[in-house]
Amino acid sequence: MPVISINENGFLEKLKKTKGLFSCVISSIETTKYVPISGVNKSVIDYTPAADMELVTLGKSLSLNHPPIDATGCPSPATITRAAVDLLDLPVLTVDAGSYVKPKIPYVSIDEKPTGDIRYGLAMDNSKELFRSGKILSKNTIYESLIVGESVPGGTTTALGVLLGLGYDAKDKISSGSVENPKELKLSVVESGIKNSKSNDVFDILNAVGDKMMPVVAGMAISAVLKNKPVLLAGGTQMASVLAVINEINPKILKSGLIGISTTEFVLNDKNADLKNIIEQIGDVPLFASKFGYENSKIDGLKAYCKGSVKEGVGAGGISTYSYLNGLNPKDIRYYVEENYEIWYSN
Ligand code: AAM
Repeated sequence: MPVISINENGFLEKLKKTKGLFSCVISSIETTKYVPISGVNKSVIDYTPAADMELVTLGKSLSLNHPPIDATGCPSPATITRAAVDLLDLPVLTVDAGSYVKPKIPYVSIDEKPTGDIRYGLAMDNSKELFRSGKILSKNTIYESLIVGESVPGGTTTALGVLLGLGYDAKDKISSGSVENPKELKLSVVESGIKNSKSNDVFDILNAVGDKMMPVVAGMAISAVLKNKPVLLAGGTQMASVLAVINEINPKILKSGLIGISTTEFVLNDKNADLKNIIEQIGDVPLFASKFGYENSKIDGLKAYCKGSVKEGVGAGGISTYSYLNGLNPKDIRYYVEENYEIWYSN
């Protein structure tokens, strides 16, 4: 299997041969308008969550002329996710938790308003409600397994904020969508926001420096486990922060054997981050990382993933783990992305 497994406890066997639902929760963060914390290209950042999910669902971005790109012009990780869901014909459920631009595809609306300015501890005032909505949505959705990702530009900064706010040693350990992870800047943003948190309670921390994707995904994952269905948090350090949120709300979920986290090899090997250590601090949960063979790609934008561009997002790592378990291999995904690259990015 082209998947690195850490602390595997039989989870993959449970995920195998299930009819998976891929869901992706999207949000924008107001802070990205004022502070360059995100690795997503500034020219497309407000459109990125919508355009990512249009690509995953339809095979083309409608809200932009081409799928999103990062600051160095490399393709969105939604290209990987599109390959996996199309090749396996998986159902996709888009959940809006406050994207600036709304996707031009059917989606579930949980919150229209974007995440606020985390510099002032004003991310949201409704994290508890968002958590409940995520729980209700997942309880009432049919699937044999749930693979849940995110598209939240600036989301590695909110991940840092929430993990620090909950007391984790995360300072130098959070990844980024950019080659140059602006660590000092991200830290100063969240440190000023945390000061305005009402307390150390998980919902107060989320309200101050989280993003709206986090309580929604936490609720969705908890409902999945309560329904006895395996759930894969599809992401890197952003999903680690969701795992920490789940652990605060219901620590038994982590011990259920029904929850895992899966990212890409690019995040796991990121020298500017330490996902493995963060997961170890949170609990006894299996961590996976999908391989892609992108070092062999003929396309520079894909090769650049190996040098720190993009790395992860839109559930790319997790949906690939699921797809490798269910018949695909890295070449299937790479060839699909390479074949479509010209069409997607010709504009
Ligand atoms: C999602 N779409 C993307 C992308 N992501 N398109 C281009 N580049 C990305 N990196 P940061 O905190 O640096 O903004 O990184 C998190 C974002 O990068 C998220 O939106 C994630 O899904 C990914």
